[in-house]
Parts: sequence; C-alpha cells; structure tokens
Amino acid sequence: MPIDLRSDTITVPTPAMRQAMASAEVGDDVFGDDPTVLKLEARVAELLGKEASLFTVSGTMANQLALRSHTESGDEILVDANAHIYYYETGGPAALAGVMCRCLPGVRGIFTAADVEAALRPADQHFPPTKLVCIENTHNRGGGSIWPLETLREVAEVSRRHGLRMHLDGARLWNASIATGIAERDYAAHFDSVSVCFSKGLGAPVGSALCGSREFIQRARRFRKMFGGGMRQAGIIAAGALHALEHHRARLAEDHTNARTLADGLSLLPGIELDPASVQTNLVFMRVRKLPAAALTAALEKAGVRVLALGPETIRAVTNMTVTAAEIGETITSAKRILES
Ligand code: TLP
Repeated sequence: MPIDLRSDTITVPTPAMRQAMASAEVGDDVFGDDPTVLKLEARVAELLGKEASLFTVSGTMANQLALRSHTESGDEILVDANAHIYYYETGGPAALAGVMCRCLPGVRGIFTAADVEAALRPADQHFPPTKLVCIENTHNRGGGSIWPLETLREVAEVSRRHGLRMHLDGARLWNASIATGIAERDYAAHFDSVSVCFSKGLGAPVGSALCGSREFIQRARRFRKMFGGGMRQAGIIAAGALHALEHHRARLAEDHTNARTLADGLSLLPGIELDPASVQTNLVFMRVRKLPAAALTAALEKAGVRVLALGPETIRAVTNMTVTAAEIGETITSAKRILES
C-alpha cells in the first residue's frame, strides 16, 4: 500500500465505522424521516452552537448552499484569493448564486478587519451590494493555517458594523479546535453560517454539514433540493459521520504531530524550502528548488509515497489517519534518497 499524503479526503472507513453504518436506522430524509440524519444534524448543531444544521453530500455543496442562501444574484462577497470557495469550487459562486467575488489579499489565507474595510464601497448605483464575508479555518492553501481568534473577532466586528453576514468554511475546523483547544462553537459564534466536513481528517466516507439559524437552514434546505442534493436513506452515510464525530476528533492531534515531524525532516533536505514553524495542523506545503515539483512527486510515487504537486514548485503533503508515524519516517528517508542522488 502506498503512503498516501495527497489529501485527508483519501481516508477510508474503519471496521467499527462500517459496523455503525451497516446497522444504521434509516428513512426517507427528503420526507424528514431518517432518524440517523436527524441525529447527526442535531449533534452538529449542538457542537457548533447553532440552532440547526443540514447534512450535505460535500463541503463544496455546503459552501455553495451558504452563498446561495445568504445572497441574491448580483451581490458581492468578500473572500480570500486562495480560499477554497473561490479557488476550487469550479466557479460555483458565479454559476449557482450569481455573485461576484471580491478577493482580499490574505496572508496564508488570513486577512484583517482593515482589508475588509478597504474593500467596502459606499452604497451607490454603480456598485454591487456587498453582502457576505467568507473565512476559511483552517485555511487549506494557506498551509493549514489557523485564524487567530482575535483577528476573526475584529473581522466579524467590522463586518457586522457594515451589515455584512459571515460564513465560515470550516471543512477542517476540527483541526483548528484540536490544535488550539478553542471549541468549535467559540469559533462558530462569530458566524451566521458554518460548513464542516466529516470526510476529511475525521475519516467518514461521505458528507458535510451546513449550520446556522433555523430560518437560514430552512432556506438552505430548499436550495439543497434544487441543486439535486436531497438524499433518501442517507442515514447509512450519516452514521459514518456520527461515528467519526464521536471517535476521530481527538486523534487529529496525531496527524498534527506527524505533520510537524514530516516538516522538520523535509526542511533539512537539499532543495526543499519549508519553514516547520509554519505547520500548525495537518497540511505541509513546501517549495521544491532542485527539480520540478511534478518530477519529485513522480519519483516519490515510484518509491511508494503519494503527494500532490500544486504548482511548478509547490508540493502539498497532508497527514491523515491512514499514515503512521513510522511511515512519516519512511517518507523522509525516500525524499532524502531522491534529493541527494
Ligand atoms: N479540499 C480538497 C480539494 O478540493 C482541494 C483537498 O484535498 O484539500 N473547503 C475546504 C477548505 C477544502 O479543503 C475542501 C476540499 C472543501 C471545502 C470541499 O470539500 P468537498 O471535497 O467535500 O467538496
């Protein structure tokens, strides 16, 4: 089996999770009678400190439902230029909500209250109405960076003052909470809506959730149906998500330790540019100087290690529950052999 560090989305259900899924009570969730989905939605809402939540097939769907539910066509949203919502969701904001994205210059995905204020324009018929600020925590292309709570609070304060709503892409909020000890609900308190994923570090096969007020989730539910995301006996996958929530959150700390070990080891190799101190969670980004990133990725693949080349010089490695501490050591050894040859 290759050591798979391409993403934490590659995780597969454990035997105990499969057991929970196999024995899940189910019903037709479009009629609102799948007890396992209802249980998951209640549990997620409770964890995030919100009134309600909605189970969705993916993080992308949860984010896009949030945009669609908060805005009208022709509105503007403020988002970091490297945010998943803008960078990786196939033009969804334009196609599905019909909104314009105004990109903010985040540093490792983190922008400031001053950036928000600088992007705002007076109400005038020339300008699109700005409605929503989107934040990603942890930030994927920011290298798994964690938003400092104080910066987040300042952004929220300025946004509220200008009547803007706030959405959190919390695909990896679980990682932020384990790393900082700040509860998910304490981050979520600053937002009108939050999306979270079960199928990344938590290891469930499918699923995400969108959380918010009861009224907001009711609106999102209608759009979920419109987007073709109404699921029937979804309790089978919701059971995997519930199992993941209860059993796999604390273990994310292992992924973080492995990421730091990997970063420490790789940073010493010739031709790798990587500051281990920048690794806060389970994502390790590095620049490759000696050879193209794609060439190093291909050589690693031959050695049984999978990583992703995200650009001509950039490689991402994501620690996850399928990769052990010993395999992190093997990864460093393989990279060393390739780079020193
Ligand atoms: N991220 C994936 C890819 O799409 C890039 C990955 O391998 O990291 N928000 C964030 C912050 C994400 O990183 C992702 C997935 C999503 C949303 C979307 O989740 P899915 O894949 O469930 O649509």
